[in-house]
Amino acid sequence: MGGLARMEQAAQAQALRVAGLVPEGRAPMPDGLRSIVLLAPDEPAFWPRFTQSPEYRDGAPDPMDRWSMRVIGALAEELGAQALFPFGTQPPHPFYTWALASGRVWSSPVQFLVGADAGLWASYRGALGLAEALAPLPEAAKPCDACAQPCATACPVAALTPAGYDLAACHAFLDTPAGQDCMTTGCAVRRVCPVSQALGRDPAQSAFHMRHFHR
Ligand code: B12
Repeated sequence: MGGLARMEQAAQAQALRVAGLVPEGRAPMPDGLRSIVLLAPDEPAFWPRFTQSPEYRDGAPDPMDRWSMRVIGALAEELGAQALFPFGTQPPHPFYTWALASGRVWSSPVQFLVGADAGLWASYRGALGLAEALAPLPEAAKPCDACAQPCATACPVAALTPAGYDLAACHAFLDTPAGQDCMTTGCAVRRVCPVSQALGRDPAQSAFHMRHFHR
């Protein structure tokens, strides 16, 4: 089995999905690396897998980051790769730039990443850095080009629009009764994307992230 196919299979066994590949030359990467394989939650398998993990159940802080370190760390060891995470380094690894360089994710009308598979639920648990040069994955078509772009006007308080992200207005809204819809089912902008709706992500997962984002 080829390098990427082996990685896809190993990732899927952990409820993760190969969401993109950054080939050498398209974006900066740590010294010694020539390809980066981006790993995203594989929906709908990811959430039940994560909630059964010791990290979710032990009550200690940052369970999902700790799950990612254990699971992606083991994958990296198995595959002879370097584990890279969107958290824990200063400056952070440039996951937003890597996502754009994969050719399967774009800047949406509201600037958040939009993925061919995940829509506005695009997010990463980590990546595998490889010393070998892998060929890029086939490019996908940007879904927004053929979309009415309901994301542009979905935020109830216009905190997230094509004009930018007013983080203070978002957090203030999340403290109100009307904001509980976003708190319990996920950001209204990210939810309204037709590609997001097809992903089958459990709203409980979105609520988990919102509690982390707005605490
Ligand atoms: C800091 C950060 C934030 C800060 C941003 C503060 C600020 N003003 O910078 C805050 C706390 C606001 C934030 C919020 C969220 N974030 Co955030 N965040 C990050 C983080 C950890 C670091 C970004 C960074 O500085 N990178 C370092 C620079 C050097 O590299 P870079 O990322 O390539 O830099 C580019 C981007 O920063 C981009 N950029 C600059 N300004 C903005 C503004 C926006 C709105 C966006 C989308 C991009 C962007 O331009 C840079 C050059 O290309 C990244 C993870 C990572 N390691 O990248 C996640 C990351 C970007 N966030 C992510 C997510 C999912 C979220 C949330 C949706 C979390 C949630 N609720 O679940 C929220 C958004 C709230 C919502 N409405 O739901 C995802 C993807 C986002 C996406 N889909 O576009 C990432 C990649 C993390 C992940 N694990 O997948 N985040």
